[in-house]
Amino acid sequence: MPVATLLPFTATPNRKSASPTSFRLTEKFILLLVFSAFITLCFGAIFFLPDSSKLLSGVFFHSSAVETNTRTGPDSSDSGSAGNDERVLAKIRKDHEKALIEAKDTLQKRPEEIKQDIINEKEKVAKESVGQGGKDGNNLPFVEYHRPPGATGHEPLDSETRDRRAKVKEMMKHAWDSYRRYAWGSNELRPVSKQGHSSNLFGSIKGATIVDALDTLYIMEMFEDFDAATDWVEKNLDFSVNAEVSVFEVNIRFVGGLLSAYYLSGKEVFRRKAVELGEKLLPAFKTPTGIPWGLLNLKSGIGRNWPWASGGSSILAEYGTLHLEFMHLSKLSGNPEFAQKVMNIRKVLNRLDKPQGLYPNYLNPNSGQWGQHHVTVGGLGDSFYEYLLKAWLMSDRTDEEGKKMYYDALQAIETNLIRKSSGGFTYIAEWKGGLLEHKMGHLTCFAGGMIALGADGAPSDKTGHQMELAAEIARTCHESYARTATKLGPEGFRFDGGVEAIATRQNEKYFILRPEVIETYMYMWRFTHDPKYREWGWEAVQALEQYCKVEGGYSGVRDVYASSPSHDDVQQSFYLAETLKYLYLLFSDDDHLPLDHWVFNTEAHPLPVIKKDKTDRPNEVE
Ligand code: DMJ
Repeated sequence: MPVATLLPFTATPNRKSASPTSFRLTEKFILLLVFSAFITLCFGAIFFLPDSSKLLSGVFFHSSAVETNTRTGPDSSDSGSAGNDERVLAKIRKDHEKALIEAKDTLQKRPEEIKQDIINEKEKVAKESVGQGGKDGNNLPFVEYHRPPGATGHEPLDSETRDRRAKVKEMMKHAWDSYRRYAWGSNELRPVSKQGHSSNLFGSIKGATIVDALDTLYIMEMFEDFDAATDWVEKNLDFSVNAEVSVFEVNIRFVGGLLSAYYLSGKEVFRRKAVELGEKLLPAFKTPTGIPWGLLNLKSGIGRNWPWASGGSSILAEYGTLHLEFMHLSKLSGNPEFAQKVMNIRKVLNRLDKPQGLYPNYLNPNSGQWGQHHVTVGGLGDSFYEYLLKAWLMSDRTDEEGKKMYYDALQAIETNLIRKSSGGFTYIAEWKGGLLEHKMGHLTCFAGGMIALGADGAPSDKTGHQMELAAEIARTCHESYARTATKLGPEGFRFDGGVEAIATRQNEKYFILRPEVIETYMYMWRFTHDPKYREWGWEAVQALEQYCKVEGGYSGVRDVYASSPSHDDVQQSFYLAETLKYLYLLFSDDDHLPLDHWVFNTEAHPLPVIKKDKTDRPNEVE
């Protein structure tokens, strides 16, 4: 500011105006003193008072630093503001350039890469939400649902297959409607006496048929029935029971059924219930070795083994048939305990010596030693082998341990148990301490399908051989049906005493609507497309209609060799879960539950392959 403009304010008000030269020396001196004090005060104010412009802008305009710096107008012409604005403009320019480069990069990416980026981003968000305690009401982490391909199918092109498939659906409708009418909420139906039936395998858990049938209803597109079943599960399925259950049966039917229903429909209630039940089964593993008990009280968590099992042993087909479900339980719950428990079972088995490379059916959970040396690929052993192979397939072929255990076991079975009858039928015998019993169970007939399923993963020089073996077993099992009066197969059949593929004992002549032979037809059809498998399946449909169908559903028969067999009055839940499902798939195209995306648990509940490259998320990669 010019100094002269200050002078009037420093002049004495009552004095007449006079020239500065007329001031006396003292007056001049005082004037100079006042003037220099004023100058000093002004400098002090500039250096020591707070920045008033900032204070004012803060109080009156609430402007941010950036707004202040980027505003245009007269004040911005001072040099400090100009410097700030320059920096801000430079930053904006840089941000824009960065965004342009990113956009260019994105446009240059292939669609799959963009989709993968989206998947990764979503996963990050999902993980963050878990990290922040993003749990649902039941303490389950958020899991994004992706329906695997082929959950439902379409009509086959040729009319005969279409009609046969429709016939199977009609059978399902009769079985389901009858259960609904006469036994709703019970575990199973007594179709002759038209009432509910409860097996002690499930303690006092109810609704086995409902849970076992859920996925069959879904894949047959019986959605109204599926919804009624879902509603029942939501409102009535209760695991807080003070009762002893079979860990194996509850796992394969209830946990497996709920998991499949979840993966097919995406309904959270099924995931919740599956995990809840899985947690209730965990105390079964409280043994010195971690080999689980066969029986468990769901309330007390106290376990024990079947009293008839050799020396208090656990059963191979029971403790060895938890793997698929438990791996999925860990995936869906975020709790690694399920997977750890089943991986430990393998550890125990791999430490043990195996007679001739075979796995005996009995293992003591306390000592970790084999019980009686009894080896079967049928009852007591069967699904253990199935789960080794399927664990490898379900892991998208990454579970090398499961793979090795399966192919090694199959080799030992071939060497020690598989024989050919004098009439040319290949069968799988039973092994008791080194001696063979030339008998094959209906249950053993699943092995045709299993061996076919594993054939392409075998060392290349063995693939063809294994397919032939599978086909031979399918033929033998078909023969056990063909040689009866009803064209239904017996529970067990022999290759000794001059007979082939025929039951010789009264207690082996029954048929309880079991699926294993049809299961093998279904796999053989998928891998060979040989029409004879569909024909054999159709023979079974006709026999079921003729001998098992009653007004109140479908019943097992007591003697398959009798031309008018009596009924056992039980419609097994696995008839709806397995037998009818495999028949339906036999008459469906291969893209309905395709085998490279799904594996069936031992109760025919489809579980998705856990894809290593995350393409198990078809919604995102299609
Ligand atoms: C089913 O519950 C399962 O397939 C199990 O593995 C043994 N067999 C019955 C049906 O026969």
